[in-house]
Amino acid sequence: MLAIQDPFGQLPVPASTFAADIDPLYTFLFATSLFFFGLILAILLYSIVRYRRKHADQPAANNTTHNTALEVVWTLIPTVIVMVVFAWGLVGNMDQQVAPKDAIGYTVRAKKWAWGIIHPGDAKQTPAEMWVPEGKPVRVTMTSEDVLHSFYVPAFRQKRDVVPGVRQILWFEVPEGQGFAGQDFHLFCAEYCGDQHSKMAGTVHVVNQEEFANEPWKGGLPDDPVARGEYWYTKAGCLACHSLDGSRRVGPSYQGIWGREGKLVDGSSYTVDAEYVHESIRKPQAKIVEGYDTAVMTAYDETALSDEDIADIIEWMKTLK
Ligand code: HEC
Ligand SMILES: [Cu+2]
Repeated sequence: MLAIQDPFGQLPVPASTFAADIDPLYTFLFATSLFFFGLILAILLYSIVRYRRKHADQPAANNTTHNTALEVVWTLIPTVIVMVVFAWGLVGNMDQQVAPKDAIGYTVRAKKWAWGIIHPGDAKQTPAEMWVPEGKPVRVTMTSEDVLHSFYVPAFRQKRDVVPGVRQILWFEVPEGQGFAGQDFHLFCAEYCGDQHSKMAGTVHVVNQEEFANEPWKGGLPDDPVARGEYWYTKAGCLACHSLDGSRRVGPSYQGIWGREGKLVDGSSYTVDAEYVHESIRKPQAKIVEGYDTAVMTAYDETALSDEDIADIIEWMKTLK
């Protein structure tokens, strides 16, 4: 089955039911292109050799300007191929538009440069990691908090743009009993969304239904508040904009941040304390650091980071030299 689906070995593992639609169509497109590439190249090379001009004053052997039969044939064949591709693609596309009624619902929030996943029945975002069960359709409702992003899991043959101000929906199902439970797959942002776009990646963990019932996205956090703070820094996307080594990224570095004194764009000075950090995360626009007035940090609300999470970040910041 797999060999027929992907004889050229170009596609990622077919970890969703859509692979059965998409992979053969892809293979058809690739094989057709390969065939015509070979055919046209062969005719071209043959003609170059066979009909080449052997000496400078050789007259033209033939002055044909057109051939109706030939032209009809090379118009009809591509038209038929294109219509086949259209019909085939449309069937698969329609199927992808409407999620089954029993699909379990996720919410995904995209922002520069991190994914936030709200699992079914949960109220809080899990940064960059998504757990899905095998054998159950999954519906994902997506919103963007800033610019265009695109949710793309190649193994699921699913990709959809995440557009600010619009709810975008996609769905997929990981087939059951084919060994996908226990495997991890890449989640990418497939729409260039700024200079740290490449950092906007995540992981989709496929688990079996029993394991899924245990809500594996909960817990797993370190016991130590400082370690938790570092976890949020890495996973919630702060690291894309804030370095630890003093170098300037989109935002100020965290090097020696705790207790640091600085200036705001309005000329007033500030000291980094718990209140300031809390406000900087909840309402980044309230106080803009001097020199950073053109850069934008999107606010993190309670679904993204709770007050406890911010307290962890503060504990971790206190340890930064
Ligand atoms: C898209 C880039 C971006 C991301 C992601 C981001 N920030 Fe920021 N951050 C900025 C910019 C730009 C500033 C400076 C402008 C301002 O004060 O709002 C800033 C300022 C700050 C400040 C004040 C720094 C200082 O030196 O005064 C803190 C604290 C902060 N961010 C914390 C966070 C935390 C915690 C996260 C992750 C949960 C985060 N930021 C994610 C861009 C970002
Ligand atoms: Cu993006």
